[in-house]
Amino acid sequence: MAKGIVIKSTGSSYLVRTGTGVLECKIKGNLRIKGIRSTSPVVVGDSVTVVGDQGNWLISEIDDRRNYIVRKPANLSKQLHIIAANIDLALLVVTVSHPETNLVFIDRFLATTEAYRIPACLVFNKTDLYDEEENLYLDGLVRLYSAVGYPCRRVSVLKDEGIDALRGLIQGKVCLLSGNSGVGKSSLLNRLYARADAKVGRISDYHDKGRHTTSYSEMYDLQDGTYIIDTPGIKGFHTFDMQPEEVSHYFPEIFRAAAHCRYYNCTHTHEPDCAVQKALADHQISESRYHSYLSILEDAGQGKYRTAP
Ligand SMILES: Nc1nc2c(ncn2[C@@H]2O[C@H](COP(=O)(O)OP(=O)(O)OP(=O)(O)O)[C@@H](O)[C@H]2O)c(=O)[nH]1
Ligand SMILES: [Mg+2]
Ligand SMILES: [Zn+2]
Repeated sequence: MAKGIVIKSTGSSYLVRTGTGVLECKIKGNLRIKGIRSTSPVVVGDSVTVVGDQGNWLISEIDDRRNYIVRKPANLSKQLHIIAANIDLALLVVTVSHPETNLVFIDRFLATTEAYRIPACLVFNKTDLYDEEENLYLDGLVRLYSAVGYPCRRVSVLKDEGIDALRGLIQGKVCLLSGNSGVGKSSLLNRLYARADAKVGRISDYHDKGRHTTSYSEMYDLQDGTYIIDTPGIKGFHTFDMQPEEVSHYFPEIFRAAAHCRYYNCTHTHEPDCAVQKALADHQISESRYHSYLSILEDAGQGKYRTAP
C-alpha cells in the first residue's frame, strides 16, 4: 500500500507518483466516489491510496479534495468534467487573437476559481502577434482584471518575453494551466521547463483555432517544488452547481458593490436602489463582467433571469 498523487489520467488508467516512483494504476472496482457524476472519477492532482503489486496496481481510495475546478461542457449537460484537484494557483492562458478568447469564458473560469477560493492569474500570451488595436484592447483587459484583483501577466512564449516574471509567481506551487485550445499552454510549459517536452501544435495546423493537441491532463514536476498541470484546451465552460444567490459572490467587484443594495437578496437585475446597477452606470463595474454575471445567473436559474435581448 502506498500514498501518491495522480499525475496523469487517461480515463482508463492513471499514473500515480509515490515515494518510490510512478505507478500505472487502474481503479479498484468497488471504489466509492462520493457525490457527483463526473466524466472521470479520479483526476490529476488527486491524493490517492494505491494497493496491489507489480503490474497490477489499483487506486483503492481518494482523499477528500481540498479544491477542484469543475465545468459542464455545455449548458444543461448532465455530465461534469473535473479539470484538476488540489490546486494552489490557476493560470488561465488567454490570447486576444489567434485565437481570440471569449470574455464570458474568462469570467466563468474565474468565477469557478472563486467558488473554491483558488488564486487565479491571467496570462496573456502571443503578445508578439498583436497589432496596435489588439494591444489597446489587451491594455483594457489588463486594467479591468487587475482592478478586480487578478494578477495579469503579458508573455510571448515564442519570443521568451515575460517568462521569468512568471517563474516567481508559480514557484513552489501546484499550478494549473487552462484555456482554449491553441493559446500556447503546452508551449508555455516547455518554456518554463524544457524537460517537459510536451507536444505542441504546429503553426501550419492552426487557422486561428486550436486543434486539441494535448489530449490528457498531466502534472509535470519542475524539480524545484513547482508542479504544472498541462490540460487539453477547452471550448465551452459552463459553471456547475452555483445557486443564483451565490453567483455575485464569485465576482469580487459585484460582491463589494452589493453590500450597498437596498435588498439583501438583490439579484442586481431589476430591483430598486441596486448599488450594482449604479456602479455599472458609473462605469465602476464593467459591462462585460456584468454580462458574464447575467450569463452565469442564467445557467444557475436555467432561464429564469433571462433579460430581454
Ligand atoms: N506567435 C506565437 N505563437 C505561439 C506562442 N505561444 C505558442 N504559440 C503557437 O501556438 C500554437 C499552439 O500552441 P500549443 O502550445 O500547442 O497550444 P495549447 O494551448 O497547448 O493547445 P491545446 O493542447 O490544443 O489545448 C503553436 O503553433 C505554438 O507554436 C507565442 O507566444 N507567439
Ligand atoms: Mg497543449
Ligand atoms: Zn443589487
